[in-house]
Amino acid sequence: MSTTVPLVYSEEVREALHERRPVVALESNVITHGLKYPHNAETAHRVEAAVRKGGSVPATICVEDGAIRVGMTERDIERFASETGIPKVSSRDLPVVLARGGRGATTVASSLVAAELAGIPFFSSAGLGGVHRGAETTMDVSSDLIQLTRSKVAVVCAGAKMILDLKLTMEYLETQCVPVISYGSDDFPAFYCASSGVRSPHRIDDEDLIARVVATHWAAGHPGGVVLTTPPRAEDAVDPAEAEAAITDALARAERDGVSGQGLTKYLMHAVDKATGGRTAQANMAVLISTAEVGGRLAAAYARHLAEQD
Ligand code: PSU
Ligand code: MN
Repeated sequence: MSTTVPLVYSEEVREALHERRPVVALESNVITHGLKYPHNAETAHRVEAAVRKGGSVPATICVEDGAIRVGMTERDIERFASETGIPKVSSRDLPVVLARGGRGATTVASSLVAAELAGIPFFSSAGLGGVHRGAETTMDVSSDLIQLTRSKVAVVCAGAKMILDLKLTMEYLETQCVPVISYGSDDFPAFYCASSGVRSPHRIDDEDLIARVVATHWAAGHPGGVVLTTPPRAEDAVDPAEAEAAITDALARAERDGVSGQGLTKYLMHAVDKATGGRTAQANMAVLISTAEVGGRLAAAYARHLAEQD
């Protein structure tokens, strides 16, 4: 018998997919590693509510008992939010955790793998991983970017995390033929700041046109995803100078403490949160929620587009 990846769907997600209603996949690493308890649990629920407000069904992804869970229950989310020691599972860790019968929290990259397997063409998170500052010597480039070239999933986000080198991140996406479409802004957003200072290659404010772009990308035979950005709302955004100062400080600390590799993103995000007195963590939560609502709307537009084709 051939090997298959076990997928366990929540009833709501299974029904929605069966009826071809729009679904938005969500990561769980932001619950275990991005935010602190109880804010992580509360935010995860508010993110799901925002996807619904946008007109889609949320499917938060994780790995448990060696299976990919597609649609975590309220109790699953509470456990992942409050327990310590749940590992971060990126794409390359996924086969190990699955085959061992283990559990873990999925990053953007591994959530894209799961979403494609589950037949969910849309995913939402606040900030993509990307090319880290100093990557020319460390070679630290998030698997999120590589997975985007391999999974046919549209990723709705507020750009990439500001702790990264956003110029290089954009270069990488261009080199790898990943379309970047900005909804509601001319510039590629920087997670909790409205602009990264890098202009987006395309701005489209018409949701139905975005749906057609996504469908056309796949109709053209492209094996990868599409990045759809939406900026933070003005009232949630952090002052870029304040954020940049905190990031510079966090990068110096990381170097002094010898932090690199898998734990770097979490270390930097938390150091920046501390330096801004929790201002960036607050913005992170708000952006996760506002992005999810846009994700819900865009996934719904895509489902309408597919229905029109039938
Ligand atoms: N820490 C956060 N927020 C996040 C992440 C970490 O405060 O969102 C995550 C996301 O899950 C993203 C991952 O997919 O970090 C990227 O990690 P890396 O740069 O190691 O590839
Ligand atoms: Mn890395």
